[in-house]
Amino acid sequence: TPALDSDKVTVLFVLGGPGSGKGTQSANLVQDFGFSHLSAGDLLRAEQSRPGSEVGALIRTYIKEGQIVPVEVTIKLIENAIRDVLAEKREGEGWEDGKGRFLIDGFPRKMDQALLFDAELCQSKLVLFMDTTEEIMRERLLERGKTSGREDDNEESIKKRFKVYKEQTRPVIDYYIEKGKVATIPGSGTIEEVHALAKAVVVEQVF
Ligand code: B4P
Repeated sequence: TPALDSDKVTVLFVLGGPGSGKGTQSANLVQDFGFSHLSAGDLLRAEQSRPGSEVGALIRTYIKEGQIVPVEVTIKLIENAIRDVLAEKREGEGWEDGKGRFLIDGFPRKMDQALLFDAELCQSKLVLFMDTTEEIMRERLLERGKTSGREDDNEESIKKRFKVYKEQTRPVIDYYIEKGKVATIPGSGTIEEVHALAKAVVVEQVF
């Protein structure tokens, strides 16, 4: 049986291609609704630079190559982050009325992560799919690359990330579409426009 009680924990996933607006819109939704925000990418980058981490070097290689970090590393980071919040029952941070509400962005990015999370942790309530074109995603990432210092915001890494997205992450989105859990958000507009669309969906389908 799953480790987390779905009466007590509500999980929303935010998925989409690299540069589709996952991180950007997740931050907006957290402001609106007080979810506890877990970003798979941010958790991995934090672990990568944590002194003494046994997996830091491995994570760096995967991110630079645009590859999906092995499931056992990623799922542990997500699980620990969820447990930390639940243990502290942080008011206003995803914990209202005795319930934890989590918005998890950039996860699950590969079928093995999805199957493991669903079986061992809990069933998500809703998946927001940020939908836009490769051309727009590429432009945004290159723009961010001018100042982000991220090792993966360059032409070569971006090309690899798109390939990995198509081959490994799209099947996860299709899997949740089949389960009737996906709300597709048209993601090509301005940050404000996309925010309004995403917010309306969350109001309608979660609260
Ligand atoms: P992530 O950190 O998830 O990075 P990302 O795909 O680039 O998306 P992000 O959410 O950060 O960017 P956003 O589109 O909001 O992943 C990085 C790497 O970590 C992966 O390649 C992988 O190696 C590893 N990883 C992550 N999750 C993993 C997992 N579950 N398992 C294993 N490995 C994993 O924003 C991009 C830019 O666009 C920003 O500059 C933003 O300001 C801009 N922007 C956003 N919306 C816009 C809009 N509407 N108009 C104009 N600009 C916009």
